[in-house]
Amino acid sequence: MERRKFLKKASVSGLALAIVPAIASCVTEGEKENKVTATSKTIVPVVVATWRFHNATKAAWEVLEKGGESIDAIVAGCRTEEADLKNTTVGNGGAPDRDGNVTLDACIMNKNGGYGAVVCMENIAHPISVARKVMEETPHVMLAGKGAEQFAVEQGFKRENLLTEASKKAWEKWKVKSEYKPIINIENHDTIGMLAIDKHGDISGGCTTSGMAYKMAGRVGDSAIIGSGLFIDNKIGGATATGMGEEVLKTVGSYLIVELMRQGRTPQEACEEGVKRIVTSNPNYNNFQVGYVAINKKGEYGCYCIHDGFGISKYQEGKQTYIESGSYIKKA
Ligand code: SD4
Repeated sequence: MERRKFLKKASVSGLALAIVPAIASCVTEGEKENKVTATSKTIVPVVVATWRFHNATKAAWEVLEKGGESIDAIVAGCRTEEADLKNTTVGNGGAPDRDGNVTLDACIMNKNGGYGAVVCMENIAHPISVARKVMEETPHVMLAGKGAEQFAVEQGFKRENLLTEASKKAWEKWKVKSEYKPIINIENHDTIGMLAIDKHGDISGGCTTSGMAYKMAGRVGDSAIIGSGLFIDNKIGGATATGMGEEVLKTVGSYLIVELMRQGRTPQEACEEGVKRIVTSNPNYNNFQVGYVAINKKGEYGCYCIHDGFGISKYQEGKQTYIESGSYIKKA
C-alpha cells in the first residue's frame, strides 16, 4: 500500500492514537451529476472496496457501467484480486498457514439476502466464484476444507498449486525465526471486501482472503462469516471488514454496522461505532488492525479503522471519480 494524501475525517475520541497503517479503500462511483451523497431517487451505481484495489474496483465498475447486476460486479472485482499474484493475502499467491498450505476463505451475499461461503479451501484459485456456486447451486450456505474443494472440482474449477515461489520463500524465512507462532501483522491486511449497488439500486457484497499469514492450520477468520466479514441487507446497505478477523468475529462487526445504519446512522458513523466496540473491549488494540467499509441504500459510504488517519479523498481519472481513504497516516 502506497502512502496517499487524504482529507482527514473527524476521528472518534479515544481512537486517535496510532502511527501505524490504516486501511485504504477505493470507491468508484458515477459521474459528478450523480453524486454518491445524492438523496434523490436517481440510482447511482457505486462500488467500494477495502484497501486500494484499483484493478478490482475498475473490473467491478465495468460491469455496473454496462448496466450489469451488483452480484456480477462483485465477482468480477474479487476475481481480479484473487488472480493477482502480487497480493499475498488474497487467492492465488496468498501467504500459507504455518504448515505451508494456502487455505482460502470467501463469501458472497446477494440482493435477496442469499449467502454462500467457503472456508479453509485449498488448491482452487477463485473462492469467490465457488462461494457463489455454494449460494446458487446447493441447499447449504458454507462448505469447508476438502468438501469445498471437492465441490469446486465438481463444478468445473481446476485444482492448482496456489503457493508461489515468492510466498514459499517468505514462509521459509518466517519459519526460521518465528518459533512457529502465527503472527499478527498489522501491516499485512490486503483482504478484499467489496460492496456494490447497481443501477436498479440492488446491493451485493463479497469478501475473499487467504487470511492471517502463517495462521494455525484450520484457522478461519471473519472474511467468510456472515455478519462478521460481510453483511448485506438490500433494504438498508452493506458492510465489510479487513484486518484481525478474531476481533471482527467477536463483535459481529459487519452485522452491527448494518443494524446501526438501520437505526439511522450514516455509514461513516456506523463504521466508527463498529471500530469503537473493538477498541473499548480490547486494551491490546494498538497491536492489531481492523477496518470497515460500509455503504447505504442511497449510495452514501463510510470507512474507518482502528488506527488514526482514516479519511476520504477524491480524485479524478478520466471520467471517473475515485474515492479512497488514507493509509499510512501518522497523526501529529
Ligand atoms: C482474517 N480478516 O482472516 C482476515 C485477514 C485480513 O487482510 O483482513 N487480511 O482475519
